[in-house]
Amino acid sequence: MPRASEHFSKVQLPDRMRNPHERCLLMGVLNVTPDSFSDGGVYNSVDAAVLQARTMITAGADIIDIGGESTRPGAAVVTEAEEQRRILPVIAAIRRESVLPVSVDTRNAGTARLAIEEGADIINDISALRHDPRMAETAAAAGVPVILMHMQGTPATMQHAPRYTDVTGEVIAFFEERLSFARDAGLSQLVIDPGIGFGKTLDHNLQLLRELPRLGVLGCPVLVGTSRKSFLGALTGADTPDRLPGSIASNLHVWGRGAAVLRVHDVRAMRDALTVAEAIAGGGTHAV
Ligand code: HH2
Repeated sequence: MPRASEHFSKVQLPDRMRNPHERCLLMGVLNVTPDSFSDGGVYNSVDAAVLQARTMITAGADIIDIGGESTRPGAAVVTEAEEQRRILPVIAAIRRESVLPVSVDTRNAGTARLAIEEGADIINDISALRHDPRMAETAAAAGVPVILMHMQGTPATMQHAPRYTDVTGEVIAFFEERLSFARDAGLSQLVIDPGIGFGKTLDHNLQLLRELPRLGVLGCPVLVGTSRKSFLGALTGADTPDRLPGSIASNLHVWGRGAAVLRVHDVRAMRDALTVAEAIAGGGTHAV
């Protein structure tokens, strides 16, 4: 069976900041945790997780993002051993039946390395290579794409009192430094993510989403994760499971502003929404 990374390099993360007609990719979220804010405890066994991966693949996901540690504000820290116990069998099981690219949502180099050995193709590091000093060399040795996410503080502290004078400008400055660090470490396939909900107030999130095209100056594909997040609840009053309309609205907004990858829980609904939006725009189709 061909390595999924070959398929990933064929898929090529589109640079939609420069070319709005490039196809946008959907990353389906799979949290193998007891406590994730959105789906904690639901896919907490290998069988349940693989079933959900299959559902997302059938629904048209381009990437499956597998995480074993909740990073919701104030979430309990998980040991690396526990994180690995949760996700490695799931990655291996998905790899046995699909060549779809799999990303591993981890801040830990040891987990990233073992996940890649099991067949993961991409590292999704919410700390942007700051949490584990071995992460950059691990990613460089594996030669995989890396998603760098912006976060002010850590998951334990990030929502205490986030402060910026110009949130988008500060996120751009953060990435200028992080991209230069990553490139010095030998990484070349880099994706940036403004980190919606990570050390940001409602206004910070809204301003970042509004000003997303400013990130185009960095010359990297942009991933955005708004799905089911609490800022949607703050706007609509909806509880986590009822935030699909807000998730779709915010994802279509960033799609229209050039995001290359959308990280979503509800793949089927988002794919339908994208298909309609892309058909109206007359760009690349997203039909199943
Ligand atoms: N959001 C979450 C986790 N990982 N990775 C990236 N690149 N971007 C994001 O916006 C992002 C992320 C939080 O969402 P979720 O995985 O649903 O919840 P939890 O952290 O509680 O598992």
